[in-house]
Amino acid sequence: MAESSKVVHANGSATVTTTVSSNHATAADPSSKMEFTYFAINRGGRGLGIKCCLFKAGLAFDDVQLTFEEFGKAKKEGKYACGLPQLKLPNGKVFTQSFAILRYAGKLAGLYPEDPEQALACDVVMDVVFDLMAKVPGGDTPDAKKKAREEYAATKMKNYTDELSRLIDTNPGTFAVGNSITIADLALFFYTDCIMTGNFDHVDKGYLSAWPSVVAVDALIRKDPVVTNFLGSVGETTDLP
Ligand SMILES: N[C@@H](CCC(=O)N[C@@H](CS)C(=O)NCC(=O)O)C(=O)O
Repeated sequence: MAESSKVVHANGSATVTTTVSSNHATAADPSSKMEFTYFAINRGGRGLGIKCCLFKAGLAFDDVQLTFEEFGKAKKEGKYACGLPQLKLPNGKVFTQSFAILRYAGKLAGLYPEDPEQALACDVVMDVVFDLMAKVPGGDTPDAKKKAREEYAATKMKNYTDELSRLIDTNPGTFAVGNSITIADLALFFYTDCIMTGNFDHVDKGYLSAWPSVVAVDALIRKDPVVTNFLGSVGETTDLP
C-alpha cells in the first residue's frame, strides 16, 4: 500500500513523498516512521534493496524522492555531502551509506544471517559489489567515458564478476548465501539488474551470460517476494525489457 503526496516547487520541479507500508506495517503514529531519501526511482540504484527490507519488516516509511534538479540545488546549499540515499530514524538521527543502511534494514527484516560465518559470506558479496560499482569510471567526454567503461568491463569488472561467481559457487545454497534471499542478493541485484536492463552505459545487457551462476541467482532474486512485493506496492515489476 502506498499513499503519495507531491510538493510542486515554484520552478516546476516536484518532490514526491510516498508513505510506503506493507499490510502488516506497524507505524500508525507518523512520528514513529522512518524517512528514506533517494532519487525518484524505485527499481535500480542504491535504494531498492533498502526499501525491500523496510517493506518486508513491515515498517511504514516516508519515501522521499528527489529530482536531480532538487538534489543539485540542495548540494549547492551544502546538503547531502555523501550523496544519497539517507535514512532518518524516528528519533531524528540521520544516516548515510547505502550498504550500512542495507545491513541495518536487513537485520530488521530478518534478511541478514545471524550465524557469523554466513554473515561474513554475506558481507563479502556485498563488499565486492560495492567496490565494483564504486569504481565504475566516468569520463570528461562521451568518447572518453565509453572507452573507460569498455576497458573496465573487460578488465576489473570482469575480475570482480569472476569473484562474485566464485563466491556463489563456494557458498552452499541456491541464492548468493544460503537457500533464501539475503541482503547479499539485494546488493548483487543492484549490479545485475543495472546490467540486464541495459542501464549500465556502454556495457551490453548480455554481459553477465559469461557467468551462469550469477545469472541463476539473479533469476531467483528477480522473482522473490521480498523484491516483487515491494515493487508491486509501487506499481512496478522486475521484468526485463
Ligand atoms: N558511499 C555512498 C555513495 C553514495 C552515492 O555516491 N550516491 C550517488 C547516487 S547512487 C550520489 O548521490 N551521487 C551524487 C553525489 O554524491 O553528489 C553510499 O553507498 O551511499
